[in-house]
Amino acid sequence: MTTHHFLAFDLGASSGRAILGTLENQKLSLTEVHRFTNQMQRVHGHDFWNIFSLFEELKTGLKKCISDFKIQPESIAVDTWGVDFVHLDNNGQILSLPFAYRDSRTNTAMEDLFRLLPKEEVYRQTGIQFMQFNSLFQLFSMVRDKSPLLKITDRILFMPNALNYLFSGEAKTEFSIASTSQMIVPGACKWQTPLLEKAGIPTSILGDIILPGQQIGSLTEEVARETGSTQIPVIAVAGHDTASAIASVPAENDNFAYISSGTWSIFGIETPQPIISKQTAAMNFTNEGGVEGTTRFLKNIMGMWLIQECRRTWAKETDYSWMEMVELARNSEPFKYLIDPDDSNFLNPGDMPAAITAFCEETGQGRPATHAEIIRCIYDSLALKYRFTLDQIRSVSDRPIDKIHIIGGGANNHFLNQLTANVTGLPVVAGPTEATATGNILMQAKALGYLRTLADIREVVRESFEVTVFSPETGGEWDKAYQTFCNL
Ligand code: LRH
Repeated sequence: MTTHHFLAFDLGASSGRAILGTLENQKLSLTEVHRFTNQMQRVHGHDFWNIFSLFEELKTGLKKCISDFKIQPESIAVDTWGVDFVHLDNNGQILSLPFAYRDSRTNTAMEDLFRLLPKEEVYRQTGIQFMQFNSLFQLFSMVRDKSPLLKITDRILFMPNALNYLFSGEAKTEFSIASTSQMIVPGACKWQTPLLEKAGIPTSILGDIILPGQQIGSLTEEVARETGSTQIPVIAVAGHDTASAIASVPAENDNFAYISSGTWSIFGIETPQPIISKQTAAMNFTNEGGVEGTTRFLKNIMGMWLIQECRRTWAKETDYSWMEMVELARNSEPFKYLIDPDDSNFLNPGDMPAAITAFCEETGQGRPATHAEIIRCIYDSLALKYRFTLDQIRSVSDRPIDKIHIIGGGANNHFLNQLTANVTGLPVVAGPTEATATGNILMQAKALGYLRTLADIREVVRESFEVTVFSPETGGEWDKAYQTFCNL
């Protein structure tokens, strides 16, 4: 019997984990060895990530794996959220903490760029949905503001690539994370150079792009000594968390849509090529890069952020658990208040319940009176937005979609899973919840030669994790609510 151990570092906007994956006879088991909180740091009105303290936490994860769990992994790999990046000077030194994507510096960056470059042209050349925080707009805001930091930047590295660099000393840019930037040629390991030049972004700071599934180096002697590890390989997996998650959808064929459910609800399908047309532009769909040459045709929906932010705001008076919030919603009247979860007022409002209440009042629905009504409004609106997004996908793709796979932490939310099945009329298959770490670990296994294809990866996922199926129920007012939602 052969046993292989890998350590995945999975960093999200609100927490990070080190997860040990053990592959034994084509079955994977996971052990969480370290968990820590992550949050944006506000300094003089701007939001940053503290990359050095994140790196410390990752090293603690590796140290614990070796000293507490007595396992020397064969390799490590990092995945994180998309779009954010660090700046290196020409000595390879990290300059400043990276800006966090919800920072306000990009508030008008899209309109500012569209004065130089038509929006349609940017979409045609990148195939990426417009979100003000895409790296393209972050960098453009620096060009616009004549940032001294940009002037002394020799190279940028996206978050997972920067952490790999701290571990290994190798500065490499990986395809899936680069694709979130809105700066590459759709589906290719190639920067969209003419577009970037027109935006005034220096293309010399970008570096070559490599595909996921390659070894990019080994732990530096310094990190190995500090963590008690040997100098194991550092692997470039799909560095974008969503790409790693989608690699581990336990699907048997292509006829599925997925929701990677966490801070964001990422709703989409996997396609062999990007889908770019006037219609996908009008719907603002994205074509991000996946593993094994796949494209992730998808849309970001605001997701659990809405719930997380309500909980944070209410924490001063009531410290709800996630389960308590679900129960409040379950016992509240359905479809009484609806929002568009993706309204830009919900991106970083500070007081989320107030922003939701304002939306309901401005759209003539009155004022939700209780926490329960606000939470119910969020879940109802998310499920309806999922149906809306499914209809949009069906309008541009012939792919039959006969089920929805929900993966990630949000797959634990049985109430929302059932609501999603009811509203969309499709069975929902929930799990695995640790999809991102699973995709990260199995791509490490592939890079080291223990698995061959994406189909092999998915087979291991099916063999290793239980899923729960939610069948659509009949008799609810789903269609009526959907009409109201579409007319919001
Ligand atoms: C989810 C995610 C998403 C990006 C956003 C910035 O964690 O990676 O796919 O769009 O963060």
